[in-house]
Amino acid sequence: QLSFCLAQTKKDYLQDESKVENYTLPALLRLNNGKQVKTTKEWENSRRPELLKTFAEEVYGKTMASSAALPYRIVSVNKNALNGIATRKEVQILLSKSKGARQLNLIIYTPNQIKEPVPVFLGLNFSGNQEMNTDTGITITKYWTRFAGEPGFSSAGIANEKSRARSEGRWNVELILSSGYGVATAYYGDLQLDRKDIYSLPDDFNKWYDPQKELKPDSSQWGAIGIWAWGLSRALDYLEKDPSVNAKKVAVIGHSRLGKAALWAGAQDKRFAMVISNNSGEGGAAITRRKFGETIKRINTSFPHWFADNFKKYNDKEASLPIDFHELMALIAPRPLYVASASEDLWADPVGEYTALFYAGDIYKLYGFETFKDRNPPATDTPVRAGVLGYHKRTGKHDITKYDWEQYINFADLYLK
Ligand code: GTR
Repeated sequence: QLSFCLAQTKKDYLQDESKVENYTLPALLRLNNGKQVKTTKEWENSRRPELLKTFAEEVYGKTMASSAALPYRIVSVNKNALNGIATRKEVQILLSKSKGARQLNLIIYTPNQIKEPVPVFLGLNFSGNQEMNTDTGITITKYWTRFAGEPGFSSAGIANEKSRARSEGRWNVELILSSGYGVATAYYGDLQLDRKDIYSLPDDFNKWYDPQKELKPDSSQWGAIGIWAWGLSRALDYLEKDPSVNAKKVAVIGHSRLGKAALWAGAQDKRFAMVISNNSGEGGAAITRRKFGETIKRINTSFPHWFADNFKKYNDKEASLPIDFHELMALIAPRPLYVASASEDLWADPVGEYTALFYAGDIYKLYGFETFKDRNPPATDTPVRAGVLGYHKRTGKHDITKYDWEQYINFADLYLK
């Protein structure tokens, strides 16, 4: 019985390198009409828009909301936060004009020791802004979270005082500030709750954003990742208005599902100066044709609300998907891009993540940058860099740790300072 279970699990999880079959990636630098892309101009004018459209229609869904900057309100400013090392601001961005519209509650810390506008790391968080540290000035999110019954959350998933600083190790706010950066975050659930039944709830973005013409579900309508990515751009709109921030130097960052959102945000919005994917895996940094770890079918089954419905056409049919995820990362070129994996995070497929970055290199080459020479990922805990691409595989589990942040800061020091 037990051996049967283990065998099932292994098969299910596709974690045997020797069983990975060969695959052929769609050609990054070939237009849908077969013509080869030879210049960055052809890339910018033809191939890039073509890929963006395919990712929107077949993977994440089309962006359904306006990209105009939104009204915001500064809720509080504390110039003496974290024992005086930082200024903390809470800002509410009103996500639409309709009654009952939600706000994106953004928190920004900037280092007091620096007088000019600072570069900033911007990323969404999983459990509310209060997760980042013990600062009691941070408003606790009032929305549902996935952490029902865990310390700091009611049985209905509502956060309380005890949830403060629960993800302190994932943010490392003081390290970021002392390195000369600001950090900004918002709860991803302000935008769209991360639950399968979201479309039956009044909380659904598509219902409250514009009730007059409730965004009709269609097979290429965006899923939650698209909404989160849109929210990152709206946060950047605000950062452009904040005099303590250098909005031309904003790195968008995310872990796991939020790493998928960071990549999609960075792909669509060229204002992000740098993109960082931490363990984003399937539907993010990993090559999906490499059948290892999570698959399209698995992700669409567990999280049917993340992608466009069209993405479900590719369950067990990866080879028929017109794109693969090296092409998502290529959309970020020529901007600096960092991908990180973790040695025990086989579900996210570290080899697949590196491979996608490796092949995204073809467009960086066209822009004149150096790219990785080695097709195989580097040894664990050995960060590597080529041109404006960076990668590491950290020892340990699916997570974002101080070690990861240290590498991101070292990398950002090269381009954002
Ligand atoms: C997993 C999911 C992954 C990844 C992860 C996370 O359950 O299968 O794709 O997104 O969650 O967000 O932590």
